[in-house]
Amino acid sequence: MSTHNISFRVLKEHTGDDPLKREISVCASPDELMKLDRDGFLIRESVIQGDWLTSLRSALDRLTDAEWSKHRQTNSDDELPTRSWGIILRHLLDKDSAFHELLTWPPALSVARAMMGPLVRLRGLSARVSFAGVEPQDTYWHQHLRVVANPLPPWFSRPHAIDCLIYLDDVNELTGTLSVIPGSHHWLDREPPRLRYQELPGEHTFSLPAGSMVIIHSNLWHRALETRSGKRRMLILAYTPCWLRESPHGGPAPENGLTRDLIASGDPEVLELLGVDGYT
Ligand SMILES: O=C(O)CCC(=O)C(=O)O
Ligand SMILES: [Fe+2]
Repeated sequence: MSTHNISFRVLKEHTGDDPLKREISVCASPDELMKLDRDGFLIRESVIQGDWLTSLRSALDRLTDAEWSKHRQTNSDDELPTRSWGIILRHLLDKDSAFHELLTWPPALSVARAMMGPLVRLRGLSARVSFAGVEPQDTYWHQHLRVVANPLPPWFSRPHAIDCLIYLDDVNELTGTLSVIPGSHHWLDREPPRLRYQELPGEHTFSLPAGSMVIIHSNLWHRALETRSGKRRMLILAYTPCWLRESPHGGPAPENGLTRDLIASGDPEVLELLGVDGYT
């Protein structure tokens, strides 16, 4: 992976404060960042391997086991879904310290800072696990920042965030490929057709080895195809500029979650990334 440095200065000297300077060592080339801006995605094959991959898988399996019955809670068989996304798990940093290393993992964070400025925060760390042998599990076409107004007002703030889709299993025809429409994150006058699961014009479909990451702009139109065999585990590590909010999905973070320990460490970078500090 090629790297380069970007030197940011945040313009706040007029307040009398020390200038805020940040050197970012970016885990991408300038050309790759240009493509990410243009196409809305950047693929990193096999960036997580070996023991780390094994430990992330085990942590996600533990969490899936712990939350499965609640996720499937029904009063009668009639209520079982006939089609679903699988299980979505939220607030991963609060639930297992095996995920903590991802918070400052340079291949993801440095690209987020290069694209959105040095002051970013975590929007969320969640997971999607889909299985074969139950109801069909796939996703319809969607985008993540559903806040665009039509017509666009003159001072509309175009939403930006980065989602790092991290695949812990092979992604292929059997487990479910990923499809995106390159450039669709730039479209501010339309949204994906409602509950559409079929192909769309301009769609690109990817197979990837386990341990790969696809960095997307959160408003890139995308979908995951059906898991027809085995189990497909993926993490979503999301960052936004620090003045935006955490993801609203999954409700408030669990009380006494493990991010309390991260905050107690007092590390200024961690406080900034968790939205406790860094924005004045
Ligand atoms: O499973 C995937 O490949 C993508 C899942 C997804 O788009 C989501 O959970 O928002
Ligand atoms: Fe998604």
